[in-house]
This record gives sequence, C-alpha cells and structure tokens, in this order.
Amino acid sequence: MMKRFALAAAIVLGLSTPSFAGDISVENVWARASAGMARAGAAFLTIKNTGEADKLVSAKANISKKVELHTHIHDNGVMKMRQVESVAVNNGMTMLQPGGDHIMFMGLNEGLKEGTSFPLTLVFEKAGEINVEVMVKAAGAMGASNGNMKHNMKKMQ
Ligand SMILES: [Cu+2]
Repeated sequence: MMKRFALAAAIVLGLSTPSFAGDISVENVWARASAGMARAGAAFLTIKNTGEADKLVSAKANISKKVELHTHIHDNGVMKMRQVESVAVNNGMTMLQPGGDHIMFMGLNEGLKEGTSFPLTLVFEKAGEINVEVMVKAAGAMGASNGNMKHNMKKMQ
C-alpha cells in the first residue's frame, strides 16, 4: 500500500516538472536606446508567475561583453546600481523597471538603436530558460526630464 503511494507520488512529481515553465510568462520587454557613445544599456520587463516562487538567476544576449542582473540602492540619498546574484520571482507580478531591478548590458558591441530589437534569454532557477525579444525604445522613454530638455533647447535657439 505504502509502496504504491510512493510510486504514484514520484510519477506525479516527474510529470509536473516540465510544465512548471508554463507558470512563468514574460512580457513588455524593452530597453532604452543608447544616448551618444554609451557602452552600457539596460532592459526592463514584467514577469508573471502563477506557480511557486522562483528566481531569475541570469540572462544571456550577444549584444555586449557581459550581461548582469542589477538593482538600484539608495546610499545616503544617492541612487547607485549594484550587481545582484538573482532577482526573486514570487507568485504574482515582478517588475524590472527604471529605478529598480534591471538587466544590464556592459560593453555593448554597438549602441542600441530605437526601433530595433534583439534576442535575450532569461534563465530561471526552476523554470529554466525563456527566450524573449527586447524592443529598443526612445532614449527618453519613461523619463520625466525629456519634456524639459526639449523646452530648454528651443529657448537656446
Ligand atoms: Cu545597471
């Protein structure tokens, strides 16, 4: 009786493993277009997890020398970026957004151009790899200062 139960449990666990990737979906993946000669870039995205807690442990792309997971911390009132080992992806929504967690591209092969896109592989501890396409948006996307900059430029003419 006990043996049968254990065997059944093992089968259920084995079958449920591959479908776990289906619990995680990634959407709204974008990066900011490079300004000038910038050699670094960042990507942002939204992760939905309908299953158990997972972790984003790394990311891969061939557009730069290195791809790192970063967060922003407040250090004596100064916002600083810091590399992190992983980003917690708990049940629900996890946002990687400007001013928070992001995927950092260090040593870009070339600047990120608005309107282009590039492939990115996200590696989750449990769900495994998920391939996404990163859309490059205008340098001022989500930035509050863009309107002011335009206004000042007009005044200077
Ligand atoms: Cu960063």
